[in-house]
Amino acid sequence: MARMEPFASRIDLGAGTLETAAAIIQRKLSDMRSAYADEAAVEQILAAEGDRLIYEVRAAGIDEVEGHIPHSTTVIQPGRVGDEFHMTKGHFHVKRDRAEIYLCLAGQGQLILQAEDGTVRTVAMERGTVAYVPPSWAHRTANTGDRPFAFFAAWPGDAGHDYGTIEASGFAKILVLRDGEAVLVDNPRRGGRP
Ligand code: M6P
Ligand code: ZN
Repeated sequence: MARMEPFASRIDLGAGTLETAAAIIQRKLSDMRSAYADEAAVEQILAAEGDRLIYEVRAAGIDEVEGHIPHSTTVIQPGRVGDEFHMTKGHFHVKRDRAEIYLCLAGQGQLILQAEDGTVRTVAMERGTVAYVPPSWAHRTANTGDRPFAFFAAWPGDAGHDYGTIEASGFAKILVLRDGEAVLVDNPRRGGRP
């Protein structure tokens, strides 16, 4: 591996964002149409109000290769699509035995994890929560609050992002607002995606 110069970044601890980022990815509703269970709600939002920013990832720009530790901040805007809270696309790691660590910096949310056999777990996150994604769990985060939800993430450089498995079948469960509470319910579209 080529020698790399040491460096430091700064995180705005109020907003929970990397102040300088080598790469910024914005995911809008139109980029993740199939991620939400309520297809009609997606189309209704797009028609009525146009596109919507769901989340932004600011990455430090570390090479995604073995030995490095890429890291980023993610900010998910508050809101819902139908009953379902705004969330990230979610992914497995290509190398399933690679873990990841999250530090919540602002807002409130939940980390939603799914094992290969469909088992789903959630971990509540608020400022100061360190959440561990063990090897072999797909992971997605959802904003359950009314302010932006921000967290720092770091993962092994050779982990890789496998989005296809989740895109193909979705998570087994979705996080929705029911009677004022965030609850996990069966995904009505699980396995039946076009
Ligand atoms: C965290 C990390 C990143 C990931 C981002 C958004 O910052 O897990 O690797 O890219 O969240 O999640 P996703 O890639 O699933 O949209
Ligand atoms: Zn990951």
